[in-house]
Amino acid sequence: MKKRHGSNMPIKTAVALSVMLALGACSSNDDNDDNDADESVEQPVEQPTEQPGVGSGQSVSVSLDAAQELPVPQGVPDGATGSADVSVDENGVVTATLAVSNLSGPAVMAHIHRGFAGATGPVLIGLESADGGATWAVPADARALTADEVGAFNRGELYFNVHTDANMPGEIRGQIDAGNATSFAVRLENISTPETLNVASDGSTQAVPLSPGAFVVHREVADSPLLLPRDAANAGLEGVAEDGNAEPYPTTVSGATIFNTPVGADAPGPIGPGGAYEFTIQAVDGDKLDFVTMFVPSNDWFYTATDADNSLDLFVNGQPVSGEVLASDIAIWDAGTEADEEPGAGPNQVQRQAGPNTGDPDPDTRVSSLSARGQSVSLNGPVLRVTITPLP
Ligand SMILES: [Ca+2]
Ligand SMILES: [Ca+2]
Ligand SMILES: [Ca+2]
Repeated sequence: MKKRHGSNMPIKTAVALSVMLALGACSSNDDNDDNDADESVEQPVEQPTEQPGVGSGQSVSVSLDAAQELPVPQGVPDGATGSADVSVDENGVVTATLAVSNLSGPAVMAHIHRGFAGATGPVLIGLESADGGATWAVPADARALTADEVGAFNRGELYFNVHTDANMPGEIRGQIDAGNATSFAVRLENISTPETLNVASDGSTQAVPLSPGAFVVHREVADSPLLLPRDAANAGLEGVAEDGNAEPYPTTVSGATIFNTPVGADAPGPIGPGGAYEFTIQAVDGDKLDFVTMFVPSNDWFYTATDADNSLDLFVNGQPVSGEVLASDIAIWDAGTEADEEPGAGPNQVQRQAGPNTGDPDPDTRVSSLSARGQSVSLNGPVLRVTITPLP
């Protein structure tokens, strides 16, 4: 549906950045395909699977207002408000009541969506009204939430959204936050330099820009939803890995949320050396985080978490993690959607290609790490630093 901030222009800015990169200085070679940063904090261990709040039928009170709504609604009367109570049972069955008042006109639709505060996301459950829009409830035939969606409920990732004719995207909104979750600030920082990437064909070096991307908080045990299916990349991953375009992700992968605006910028774009993306998430014990961001001087490479489930644990032994993520937990992967050319020099790479989604098909369509493909890239140092900080 809608997205987190602004919209589609990662490519143009990546192209602009390439002009700057062409000035990159020379230096010598040293093969590694990994971030050899030091550091870090907690090591992932086994995760518990029980979910706080699930099955307790805990009822959550929710206040709806225009201030939470995205995009900003127009012509909303002062005092437009809503209140709701919602609970989820052990089978994922949702019970909810919602009352609204002082809107610009009758409420014409109301839904429960998935998305963190400050982001928008898809409808999970449509509500029904028996009194012309003043009150709403979950219909008797509504589907139950999946286990993954119950996880989203527990971490505060669901919200009510009420639509009017004047504000079809939504006039008032209310985040469903049971207060069970820990908030974390996540920072993805570009620590490459103009000497980081070796381009062997002409002996030059370049920085490694990183692109807008997507993240997901989940509690799957097997794999990151961002990378599924693993035998042929989903459209969101293809967009990020080839063109730095995360726009397709939210409609491709449930819970995928875009990050695209660099810290200190007012529009979406890639990050070069010193640049960073930041976003805030909420999580409960057992939740994990994954992200993807393009290794820009490539045809279809991206950074992602690279342990057994391609996710970063957010809790260890019940405690929130804090600090820099181990470099060994992050790696460069190949989306398997475009044949690889020399990093930093290929004519079908985003900084030089004629248009998005341009290049030969990849002979190996697996979504897999460079090392699993027997590939590597010549880097003189680390590119990406990820820091996870619990918020008070
Ligand atoms: Ca490839
Ligand atoms: Ca493609
Ligand atoms: Ca391409």
